[in-house]
Amino acid sequence: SEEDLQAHFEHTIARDQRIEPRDWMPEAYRKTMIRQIAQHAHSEIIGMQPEGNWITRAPSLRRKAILLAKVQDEAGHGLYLYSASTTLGADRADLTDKLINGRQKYSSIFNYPTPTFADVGVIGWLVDGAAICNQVPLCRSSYGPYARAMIRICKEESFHQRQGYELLMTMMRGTDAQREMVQDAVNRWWWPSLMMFGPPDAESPNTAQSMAWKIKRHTNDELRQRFVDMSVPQAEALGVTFPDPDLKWNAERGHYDFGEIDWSELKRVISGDGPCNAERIERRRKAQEEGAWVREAAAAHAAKKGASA
Ligand code: FAQ
Repeated sequence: SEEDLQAHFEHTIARDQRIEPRDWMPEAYRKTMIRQIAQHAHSEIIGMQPEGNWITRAPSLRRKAILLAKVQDEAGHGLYLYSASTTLGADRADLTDKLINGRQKYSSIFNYPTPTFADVGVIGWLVDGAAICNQVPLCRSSYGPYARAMIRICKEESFHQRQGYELLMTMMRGTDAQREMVQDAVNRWWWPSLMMFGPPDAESPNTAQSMAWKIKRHTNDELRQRFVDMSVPQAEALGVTFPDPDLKWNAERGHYDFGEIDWSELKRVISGDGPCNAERIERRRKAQEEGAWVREAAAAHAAKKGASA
């Protein structure tokens, strides 16, 4: 009966075991999982654009090869995550459609511009750093295919973060102009990176239920604090500062205090009005349209092979 199925589901969650695609799950759980996985996949795909902007102008062959590999990894993560969403009954073409038509979200962070090459380094350090902070606990998420995808994705994200930090260390050993470029990029990305963790707990409609289902293992504010705590010593080692006069160690709490985040900015960017929202979606729409013939040819080929088998 429905009650037995519900009890079995609750029991699986309570014992920290995984929900698998063929298991019964509440419709709201399925819906939440599709929402989070789709948003995550969209973020990976849209996230290729800000850095992809620098592939043709990377300052050396080595930097170009690294950047190409990183952006390709992001495409891989996106496809991997779209596949995970199909195990819940979602349809990839439909999800892409919803992204392009603004009916599904992607991370706010990818709506900021990348005017200098230091942005590539800072995205690796701070944006991938925040992504790792958020995603390592998701390796223990209750939905099996998502949790397993996160293990592999986090390994690659760690490499991405290291490349960003190494790039910035190299620039910091360079000229004054290069050091200024790094500091300027840090100034622009710090606050948006903190916003990646989502609204504050008191204004996060999904956290309580997602924590109860063990989809999320920590709240938005917990992970944001963890990210601040790990980033401050890294900034010191690098020789840059964060643009926050209220950032200071609080011995009583055993954490860094930090200033008030401009939540109106996050709301604006999420609702489509960030610096690059229109450009990002337009580019994705164009790629989708220009790739239509490839999808049609692949489908025709598959149908032909299926017919002759
Ligand atoms: N941007 O109730 P909550 C990457 C939405 S890393 C846009 O707190 P939830 C790697 C939220 O969806 C980035 N929207 O929601 C990379 C919800 O809207 P909805 C991707 C945001 O789900 C690096 C509403 O606000 N990572 O791609 C944001 O419990 C470099 C209320 O929020 C993931 O997706 C935001 N920042 O917690 C790639 C990680 N924050 O759906 C390329 C997995 C919140 O109700 C280059 N996701 N919203 O209409 C998660 O951990 C969670 O979904 C959170 C949000 C923490 C993002």
